[in-house]
Amino acid sequence: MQKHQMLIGGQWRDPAGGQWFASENPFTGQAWAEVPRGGAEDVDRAVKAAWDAFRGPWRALSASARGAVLRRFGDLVAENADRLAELESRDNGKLITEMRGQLRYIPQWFYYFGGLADKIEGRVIPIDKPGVFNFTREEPLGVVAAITPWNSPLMLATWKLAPALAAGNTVVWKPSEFSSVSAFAFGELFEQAGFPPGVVNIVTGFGSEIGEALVTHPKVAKVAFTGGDATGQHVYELAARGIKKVTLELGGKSANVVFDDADIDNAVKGAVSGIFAATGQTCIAGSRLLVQRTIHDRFMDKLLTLARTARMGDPLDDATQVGPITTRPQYDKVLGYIEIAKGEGAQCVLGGAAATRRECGEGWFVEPTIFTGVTPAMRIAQEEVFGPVLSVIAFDTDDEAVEIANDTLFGLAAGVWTTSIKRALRMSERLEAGTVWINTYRAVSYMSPFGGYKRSGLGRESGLTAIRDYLQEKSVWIDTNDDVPNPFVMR
Ligand code: TXE
Repeated sequence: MQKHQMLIGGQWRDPAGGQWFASENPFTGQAWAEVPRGGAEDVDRAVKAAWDAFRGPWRALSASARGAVLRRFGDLVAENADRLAELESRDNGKLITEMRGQLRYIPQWFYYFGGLADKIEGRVIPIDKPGVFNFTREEPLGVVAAITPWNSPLMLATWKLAPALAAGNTVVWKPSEFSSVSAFAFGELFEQAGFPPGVVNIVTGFGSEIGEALVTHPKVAKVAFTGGDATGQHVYELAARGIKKVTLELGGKSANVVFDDADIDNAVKGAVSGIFAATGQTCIAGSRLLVQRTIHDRFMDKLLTLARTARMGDPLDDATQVGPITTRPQYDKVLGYIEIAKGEGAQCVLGGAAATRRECGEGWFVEPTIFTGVTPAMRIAQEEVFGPVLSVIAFDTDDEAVEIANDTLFGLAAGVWTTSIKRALRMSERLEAGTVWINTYRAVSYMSPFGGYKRSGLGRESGLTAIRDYLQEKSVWIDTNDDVPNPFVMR
């Protein structure tokens, strides 16, 4: 068992309360690491360290030098990609093949935002008052709390850390209690990259304990959160008390819409990747598959044929395609939703139970599951399952597809499969989602804004827009007139 410490002010420290908890490997179900159970005292130390670093060494660096540190960190992640991928795979059960891909891509966020650090410019306003010069400064917010989930721990932390640091903020990062181990490895690289002590701090523990202490700490200026929508709402309410800035990424119930003019074989692959990749544990999962009735049965035959070939097993095995569910509570939740769907009258045409295949060992596996005959009002069509469970809904017309697709509280992503450019463009406009993929699914980039419509969240991550969420604009006025005007009249 590895025993870890928290990174506070550039030092690895035991939790003030002297307690640790176990992190379990979802493939074996066994505890494999001890994670510090931090609390309010640890948060206070970490935020103070971040505040000191914000006012001191981080601010003293030029924007170009700050960017260089971020890019150096990107290089270190690239050099350590395989090791980090394996750690993450062991701790949260994600496929090693996917993790290697993620870890090779993560450096791009640090290169992109590192490059952006010295391109943050203010404006000169052609102000309407004679002899007065008005310009703006783009300034960092201060200490940012980054609260991240377990499904793609390093990737989702990167989406917050890279823009926050490039903008000149300092960070206290709290990874999920279910997947903290890779954060410690990232922490070592932060030190090696040359971030001054306190610029990035890592605290660990349970959401209701250390997470709340972080969100409510008076010196935290902004909370950047990814997680479930109920927790997100709670965090938003807590942050509101302190008038803190917030970005939220809260998952979804994304529609993947297949029209009868689609390239069916590609659409089938898109449907499988939308729900079974990452075992369905992605915020962008295409968990509602809308299929035009004219091709429904033909499409389902092909979909079932491909889905049946999914190889389950050890996430560290390159041949595995569907890994375990990351946490035991999530495993119970997914199985619970399968029963709800059955109870609602949806037809289970694939899976529908815990996986007992020999290659799944003692892990928390759920069979890839498909329900047909789902109607939009069913809970299985409305609520985020966050597992390998697909709800198939038939539709007749474009209008009906739009109505069903938009009939959800969420709005993170949507997919459209069609060979008609007119239909594709019309759908891209009518779908209420922060991302719309046409003839593809599950594509993200450091260059493209990512975020939710409706209950799926606030703000954007990645792309040029993201850095704005970590800056505030100051307006500076300089009067160049020699005479002070009448003080009783507003200028
Ligand atoms: O997430 P939580 P959980 C969905 C998915 C899943 C559900 C719950 O449907 O079943 O959320 O998952 C921290 N104050 N998604 O319980 O609770 C927590 O420690 C401050 C969607 O794992 O949202 C962790 O670091 N922080 C999602 C982070 O919040 C608190 C990804 C997320 O945990 C807190 C994961 C509190 N009171 C799950 N309570 C997506 N959008 O991709 C918890 N936390």
